Amino acid sequence: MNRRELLKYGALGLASSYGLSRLPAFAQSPFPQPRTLEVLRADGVVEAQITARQSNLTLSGKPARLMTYGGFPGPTLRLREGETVRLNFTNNLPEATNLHLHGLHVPPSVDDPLALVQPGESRLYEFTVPKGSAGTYWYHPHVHGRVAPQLYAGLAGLLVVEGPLDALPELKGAEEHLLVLKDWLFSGNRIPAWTHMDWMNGREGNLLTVNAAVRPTLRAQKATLRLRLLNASNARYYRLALENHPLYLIATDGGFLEKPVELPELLLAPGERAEVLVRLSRPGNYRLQALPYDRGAMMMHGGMMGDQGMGMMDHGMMDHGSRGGMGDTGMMGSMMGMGATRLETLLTIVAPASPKPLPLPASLAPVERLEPARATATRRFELGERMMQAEFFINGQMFDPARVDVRAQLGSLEVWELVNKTDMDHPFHLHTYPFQVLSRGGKPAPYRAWKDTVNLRKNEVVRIAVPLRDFSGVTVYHCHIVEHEDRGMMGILQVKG
Ligand SMILES: [Cu+2]
Repeated sequence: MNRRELLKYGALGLASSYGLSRLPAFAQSPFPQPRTLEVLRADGVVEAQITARQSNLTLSGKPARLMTYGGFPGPTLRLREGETVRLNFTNNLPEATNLHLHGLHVPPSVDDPLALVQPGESRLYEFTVPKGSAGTYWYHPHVHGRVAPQLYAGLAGLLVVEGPLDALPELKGAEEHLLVLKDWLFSGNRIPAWTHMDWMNGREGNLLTVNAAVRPTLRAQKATLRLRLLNASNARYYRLALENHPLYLIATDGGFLEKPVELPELLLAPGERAEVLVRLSRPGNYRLQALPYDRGAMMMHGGMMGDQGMGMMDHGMMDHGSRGGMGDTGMMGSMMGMGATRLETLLTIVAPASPKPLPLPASLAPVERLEPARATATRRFELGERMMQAEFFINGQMFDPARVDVRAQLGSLEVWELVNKTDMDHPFHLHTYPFQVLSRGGKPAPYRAWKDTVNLRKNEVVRIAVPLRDFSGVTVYHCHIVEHEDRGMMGILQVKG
């Protein structure tokens, strides 16, 4: 949504204020589509410009001082398989940042997680969009120590890769929508400073938005919808379910599955994407909901996003609590507890008058079968924490940009065993090299899929197969609760040819 649209919805009173979340006024807010980035396209070469800047927007009817790529969500970069991209990025923020092309299989020298773009400077990201990569990706900052404040402030946008499979009649005939899921917390028009609790848990917010709109209404023109979903939140998990309808999963982080998978609900951890088909067979209004989910975070009693919780935030009690630290058990004991998020409505879908959904595609794209028996290395990555200090570890160490944690051979297949030794969920994200989940808790994965982010529940063990293909260089893996990434849960992978 651009600034003018935000102002328009705000002026019409269609979006509600976050302090008055029980008012029904925003039920009528129309569903906003993120705008598409204008590009120059000629002879298979795409030129585009993305600029990060401070932005005064209106969010949910209130002024909000954010950092964005020109509105929130940032403009969608739409690319096609095989294209050469010359993406110029300019930093007009007062602090260093950079651009991470989350999920794209491009050289780490281009998508360099350690590069900095200083204020006023630009950097050219030149790469080829891999064949077979059609899917839903995103871009966001990746400056160690500042990812949480920068992402939370609105620096995120979608990157959609189109491919030949999108021409399938069952996909082409569907009505496509992009859904960027993000929560926010404000103090006045500002995003407040991070508390110790925020660094421990990852910050959530009481204001839940889809494309920056609160509980918008999507009036479907067609009976089959293709939803491209992104969890752009720092720490909030979305356990998604649509009333009276299953979701047909057609793509995960790295593109298409072999065939649609029917799901009653879909868990989207921070950083993950999914594409689902929705088949509306009866007229009516159906709510897309985030069901309660307990990720092991410490929450305010009564729910972190409740009005009471917000009141405490406004009056600085959260700050007081954090200054007291966890040693101040009286204060913490009265305010904190473990618990799930509560059920939230994200969006209402209005079905057309006499809907006739398309058949499901019988098959999508072949997903290569990786042979773990051929792996040349098996590695173990143990996620750990010193919770009270808000310090996070992989294999007992906090991130050090000067240390190479894993040295691997270009062209090899590896099996990584991810072990979560903490009491909290952590979404594990690997740059550059898409992987497949082999098993979870000893059980084989229910279907083959390319992923770049996989959630680990507490005490869970997930095995993934990682083909280290095409590009040598230095890249990273980390927790995508970005506070944990900023506070140490990241390591360096060096792949040598
Ligand atoms: Cu984490």
